[in-house]
Amino acid sequence: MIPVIPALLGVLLAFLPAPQAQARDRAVVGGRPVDAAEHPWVVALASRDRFGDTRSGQFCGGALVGVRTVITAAHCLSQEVLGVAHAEVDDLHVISGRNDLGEDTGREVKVGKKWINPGYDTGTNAGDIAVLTLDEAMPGGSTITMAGSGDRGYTPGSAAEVYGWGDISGNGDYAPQLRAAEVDMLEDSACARAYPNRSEGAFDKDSMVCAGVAEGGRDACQGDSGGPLVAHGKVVGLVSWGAGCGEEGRPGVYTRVSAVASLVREHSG
Ligand code: 4AZ
Repeated sequence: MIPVIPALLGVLLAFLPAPQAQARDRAVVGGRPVDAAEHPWVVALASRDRFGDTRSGQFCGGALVGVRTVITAAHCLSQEVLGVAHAEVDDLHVISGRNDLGEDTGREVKVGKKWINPGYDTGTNAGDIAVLTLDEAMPGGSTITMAGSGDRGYTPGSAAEVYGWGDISGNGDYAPQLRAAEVDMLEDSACARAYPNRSEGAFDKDSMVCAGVAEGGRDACQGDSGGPLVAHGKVVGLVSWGAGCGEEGRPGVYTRVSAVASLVREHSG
């Protein structure tokens, strides 16, 4: 047995990465399938060139906030996600109302203009918003309203739903069907406490909103990014970041839609 000075051991342990709990059995972990046709404002971002045909090329989510306007996460259009610069992806599509990504149901429309927030900070993840303008209009009545800063959906304790075709386990099991998980809108302090150091991304209450469940098990996950968090009938957040999926004490962090709504209006159409 090598004698180790306890204080030194403590210092050494502090520099080890925190143990990552494995999320199991939990697009969205801990969710349920929902009818995409009844939620036409939940859209998939897709590129078959980049991601292949099997899941319609889906790689992120988005929200239809105007018949030709989709909001999503800026990081969805990063070179890290796409493998190439977004300008080189010329088959970017938005898909609405497709229940199974293996089918060709619903509406699929090509993206024309892209606006990626130049203020997006890849270090802290602040300002994670992009606006896509579609070549053709989606049907009227298929949009969702962006929440304003005073909306009651932002009240901590409000029930919310997060939607996506992403990972359902945290282990890379991608959902063929649209799913939704019920989460709670949380106090800013819950995310400030969960993510105290900037190595993981820094929680900023002005540009981000925190949602999850205290016991874990219900959350957004990889592939859900850019997709909507909905409370009281309005989109309050977009899936942005978090540590793992559905882990206790590790809530999801979302782009605060009310904080970017005027930027979105400025850059749509
Ligand atoms: C991701 O990798 C990701 N649990 C998105 C959301 C969350 C974690 C990871 C939140 O796109």
